[in-house]
Formats: sequence, structure tokens, C-alpha cells
Amino acid sequence: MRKLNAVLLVASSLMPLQLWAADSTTLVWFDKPATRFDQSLPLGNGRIGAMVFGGVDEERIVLNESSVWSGSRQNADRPNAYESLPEIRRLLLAGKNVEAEALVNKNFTCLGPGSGNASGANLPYGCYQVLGNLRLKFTGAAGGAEHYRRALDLATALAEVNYRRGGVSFSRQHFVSAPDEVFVARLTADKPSSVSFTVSLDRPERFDTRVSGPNELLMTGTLNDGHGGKGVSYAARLRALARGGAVKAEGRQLRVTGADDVLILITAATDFRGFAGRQLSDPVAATKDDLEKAARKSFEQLRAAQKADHEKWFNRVELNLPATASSTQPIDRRLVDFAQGAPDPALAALYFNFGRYLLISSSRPGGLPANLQGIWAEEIETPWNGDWHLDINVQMNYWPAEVCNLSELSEPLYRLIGSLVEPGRRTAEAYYNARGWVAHVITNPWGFTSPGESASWGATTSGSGWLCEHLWEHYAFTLDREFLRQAYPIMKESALFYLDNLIGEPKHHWLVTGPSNSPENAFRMPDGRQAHVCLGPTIDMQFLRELFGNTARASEILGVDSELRSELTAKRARLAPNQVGPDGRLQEWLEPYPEPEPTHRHTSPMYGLYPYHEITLRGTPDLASACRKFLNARGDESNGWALAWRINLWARLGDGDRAHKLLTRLLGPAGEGSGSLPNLFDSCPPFQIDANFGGPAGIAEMLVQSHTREIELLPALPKAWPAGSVRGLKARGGFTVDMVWKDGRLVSATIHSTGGTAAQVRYGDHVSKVTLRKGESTTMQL
Ligand code: FUC
Repeated sequence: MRKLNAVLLVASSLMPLQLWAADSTTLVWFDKPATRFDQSLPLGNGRIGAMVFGGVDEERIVLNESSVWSGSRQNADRPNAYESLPEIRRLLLAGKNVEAEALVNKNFTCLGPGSGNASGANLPYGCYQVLGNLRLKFTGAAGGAEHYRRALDLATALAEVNYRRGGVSFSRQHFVSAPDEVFVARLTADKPSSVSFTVSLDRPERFDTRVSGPNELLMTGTLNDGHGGKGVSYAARLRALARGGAVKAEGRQLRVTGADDVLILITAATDFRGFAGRQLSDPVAATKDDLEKAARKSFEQLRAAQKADHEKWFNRVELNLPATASSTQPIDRRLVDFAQGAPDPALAALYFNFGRYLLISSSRPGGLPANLQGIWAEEIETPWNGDWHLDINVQMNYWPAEVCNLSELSEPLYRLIGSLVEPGRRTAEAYYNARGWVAHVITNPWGFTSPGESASWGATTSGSGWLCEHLWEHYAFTLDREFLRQAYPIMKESALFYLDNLIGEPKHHWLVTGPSNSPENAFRMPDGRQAHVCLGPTIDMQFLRELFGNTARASEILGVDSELRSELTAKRARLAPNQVGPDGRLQEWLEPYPEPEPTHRHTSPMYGLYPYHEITLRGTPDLASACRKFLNARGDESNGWALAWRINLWARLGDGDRAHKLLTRLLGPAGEGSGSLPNLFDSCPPFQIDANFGGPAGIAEMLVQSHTREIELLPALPKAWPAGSVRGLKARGGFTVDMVWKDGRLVSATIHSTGGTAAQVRYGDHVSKVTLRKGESTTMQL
């Protein structure tokens, strides 16, 4: 691969800097310590997270554990809410949306107090919280630090801090190991007896740290369950293993003096016993057990196991884009230069790799899914409770998983979906007197499925249907029939819910949902008043065509439920169609209502273009053109995740340069607004990880698409990437795609089959058929 990389650099018209080629796409580095969370470097094993600041006088490392969630189960469903449903619907059918919305607010929201609002830390809804801070205060060396460098290697998941101070070179290496369930830091110096510091563990609240052994600290605490009782209990245990010098307890901290080098191990656990995680009852004992096991291994053994584990995922895909002079810089300056117009194609590859890295680090089979901040949070009250939002955000987190060959890492999302079925059935009954299950806009580890507390955003019913897309797409990529067999009942019950909730609208007698919303957007009624609650928003109709279609297809593949299949197929045909408004835009609602905010961040009616694919360039050119008009009117300025969605949308419209323009905007330094924070985390604002996944999914979508029963190569290659190569991207039907391109043209493509099916491969107007058995490959030279 290195060789290929070098060839590409020479081929590139951009200034080649071969030396930096590999690093510029896999290394995020700074020449100074972080003073803020959004400058620190993320590490994680899916469960334990760490953010490395790299201070020279004092180091702070923010620690996380994915199940540190306050709150607990609650019954937020309004009993007998369904009694209001006929009247809400009557008002909507009579065009009295404002009055219907008032009734939704009165009788059709969740039960409080404060369920699902943005400050759930001490409420039953709960909040994802920081585990704590590891603090090291260095003693001994004086003066300023020279040759400072703090780097995160995405390829091997290692964060390093190096500097020289008082004539001594200091070095720190950090990683979080999945195989050994441990955070590891090693502190070394090039002169004996030079490593001296105190070490402590703390948290903004609800913690007790004590010395639990000659070289050990134990921090424990119990979170608020929101009902005035005990919630999740956590434990974090640290051991400092010094070579040379001494480690001694000092109050509630440890003091290391005059060591040659020191190994710090931290284990963490909670007693969360919900839909995912380790199902422990004694986190204190678990941290002891994990620590004893890890401490029996050397640093080299721990690192070898962690590196091999990370590489197993990371090396499945490789994207090479040319490096330039800009690519050699620290990441904060690189972002600024790029925003000012300096070419740096390798930065897109770095961003792509960072997204894959973050998924590997925040979502592992058996664990909880990546939340609004992945697993990285420094707060007790994390923005939006660090939960799972179901009207784009958690879904976007998993957009890159299939195409980027990290299919198995979606398993936590499937667990979450499965966990919503039972509470979702209760919600379906309480509000809609319906069969099946429903989830609205937000959820948490406690099975929250009720509507949100305000009709303006909380009445959206697309959450559960949108989640089911991920079940089908996993099958579409992998052809894993056993997975489909397990997923089918969840899809079926979701479809049953919507079947029971379709009503005929009076004008065309189309079947529509209602009450519902076009996520978080408002419109004006003919009398000028503003409303959100409506019948049949376009997104609902699109995801229902998708859900009904996929469920019917699954029932056919599995040979079950033929009657239901007929019903789904018949009702699907009667759903309100996509409509083009008088101004040529794809319409967002049943009527071409004017909007108070024409550049609203959500692009919900684009759901049919991406992630679903009922609107395609060649299949429905008129609708594709209506999407283009819609997107032009929405504009290119928006929140982080909204920019990321637009990248995918323009890629589906075959406009690589527009997609690249939005990627450039997403990579722009965020400041107080949207874009990229110095450590490459996405700013919504504030920090929200969805665009870190949606952006890379968009990059993949620019390179290969497979939603039209064809594998399309380089469907949206921007002029900014004239040369490059990619290996390992996935296409639906069980294919892996490798490509090399030069001067903006495809040079060669290799298609590997893992599914043993036939495919049509397209490059521009050039179409060819390939039929491969499982394990076979074919290479096309152009
Ligand atoms: C959705 C978005 C907001 C924010 C929140 C977490 O509600 O509309 O912008 O991203 O999720």
C-alpha cells in the first residue's frame, strides 16, 4: 500500500510530499497541550474512553465509561392519551393544525417532570456523564517545554506526548485496550530517576476516591436515579507501577518520585444491567479483577494485543488522497489553512479515517451504541443529555458502518432497537391504541419511547421506522439471512404500528400519518399562524414506503406472512406520493406551506434521496431535480450534522464538487459555530459526534454507491481529488470495491464478492455485468 501511495503522489499535480504521505492521513497532531476538551485527543475501546490533554505541569485526562448514565426506568407514557387522538385527527383533517397542536401539547406529550428535556441529569430520563478526571501533577523538572508534540495515530490507536524539559526528554504513551479492558499510560524519560508526579482521580460530583493499596486508587460513586434513590453505581481503579523510585500514598492521592518509568493502568465498570454492556452486579470487584489481569502483562504485551485488535478493524479500508505542504502541519493550523483555500486532499482522507477510528473506539459488539458524543463527555449535564436522538443523530452515527466495512460495529444499535420494542408497545397502546411498537424523537438506556414534551418536536413518529432502515440495510450489504430472520419481527411490529395509524386524507384519499411532524420544522397556515403538527409529512411517507417495502421483501425472503405482505404492498401504493411544489422544490408537507425558516437545518424530505433511495438520478430525474432545488433553497450554511447530511445528498445527486464544498465547510474551524473543533470533533454547535460519522459516510458515497442495484464507481468525484485510491469499501449485495484513479478518471477497479451474486458495475455511461462466486474477484482496467 505504501508503494501505491507513493505512485499516487507522483501522479498528482499537487505538490508531492512523499515523506508525509502516510502520516497526513492517519496522524492528528498538535505542537502544544490542550487547554480545552475540544483540543484533547480521543481514545476508546468502545466502552472506556479517554481524552488526552497532554499538559506538561499538569495533565488532565478525561475518563469515560459508556454506561455512566444517571436516571432510571420511568413510565412517561400518558395513560389513555389515545382518547384525545380522534379529536386531534379531526382537527388536522379540518385543517386546524394550530388547534390540533394545542391539544397535542395538552394531552399527547410525555409525562413530566422534564422527561427528555435537555437537563435530565437529576431526572428519571437521566444523562450520560463523565466518569472522572485523571490528574497528574509533575514535579522535579523545571522550565519551559521544548520540542513539544502531542499526536494521535489513528492507524494504531495510540496517543503520544513528547517534549524536552530541563535537559530531559519525556515521553508518554496512552491507549485503551478492548482485549484487556484497561486504559494504559506509560511515562518515560531518557534519564534515570526523572519521572516524578502525583496522581489523583476526581469527578465534579458524587465521588469518593481513596487509596486502596500501596500503589492503587479507587474512585466510586452512585448516580441519581431521578426518583430520589440510587441509580447506576460506578467504580474506577488505578494502579501506578513504577520502575525505580518510589510510589507512596499521600492522603487521597499517590506520589511517584524519582522513577525511571511508570505504567498507569485504569479499569472502570458500572452496575448498569440494561440492554447492553457487561451486566455486572459488583463494579468494584470487576475493576479489581480486570486490573489484576492487566497488571500481569507487560506494557509491550498490552500494547501488542490492543494494536492487533484495532488494526483488525482499521486496516479493512484504506483511502489515499494526495498530501501537500499544508498536510504536514499540526491539525489546528491545517484546518485554518484548508479553510483559507490551501489544497490538502489528504485532510479529507484524515477526516475519513478519523470517523472510522471513532466508530471503532466508541461502538463494539455487546456494548452500548455511540451516543450524541460517542463515549466522550466531560460533563455531568452533557448537552442534550448525551442521549440517542432518533430524528437523524443516532442513525447518522451508523451511516459509515456498512460502506466502510465495519458492519459488525452496528451491533450495539441493533441492541438498542431491540430494547425499544417492549416499551414501544406500551407507548403504541397508550397514545394510539395501536399494535406494534413506536419510538418518537429521543431515547435513553431506560427504554424511553414516549413523545417528547413539546409538540413542536416531540410528536414526530418517524423515529422507530427510521431505525428499522438499519436492520434492512445490514441485510442488503451482508445478505446475512440469519440476521434478517432475527430482525424481521422487529420490522414487522414497527410496520404494524404504522399500518394501524394510517388515515385517509380528504383531498386525494391518500393514506397518511398524523399527528406527526417534519422533524423540528415549522410551517405557516393560510392565516399566517405557525404550526408544526401535521398530517403525512413527506419524510413519513418516504420511510413508510421503505419500511413497508423492506418488510414485505423480508417476509418473501423468509417465506412468512404472505397476507401481511399483500396488505403492506397494497397500502404502500396508497401512501401520499412525493410532490413537487409550485416553486419546483420537493414539498416537505402535504401542502406547499410557506416556512418561517427556509434554511432550516433538517432536510427531512430528502430522506427519500439519502439514506433511502426511492429518488435517484436516473430512476426519477424529475424528483432528483426537485431535490436539487430544495437543497439550493436550504443553502450550504447549517449545523454540523446538517452539513454532513448535505454531503451525502449531493453525492447521491452526482455533484462531487458541491459535496466537496460542503465537506470543506464541515472541515472549517468551528469557532462558536458549526464546523470542526481543533481536535477534529464536529461542532453542531456544541460538540456532537454525528457529523464525524456522517461526513466520512459522505466521502464514501462520493467514491462508490450501490443503492440502485448497480455498483457505481466514482459517482461524485470532486475536481479537488484528481488522483487517489481506495481499498475495501463495501457495496450492497456482498461486494468489496478497490479503485485507483488519476487525472480525475478511473484507472482500475477490483470487485471482490463475499455474497456470490451478480452485479452491474457502472462508471459514468460505461456499464458492465459481473458474475462472481463467493470469494472471487475481478479487475477492470480502464
Ligand atoms: C436534533 C437536532 C438538533 C440537535 C439535537 C441533538 O434535535 O435538530 O440540532 O442536533 O438533535
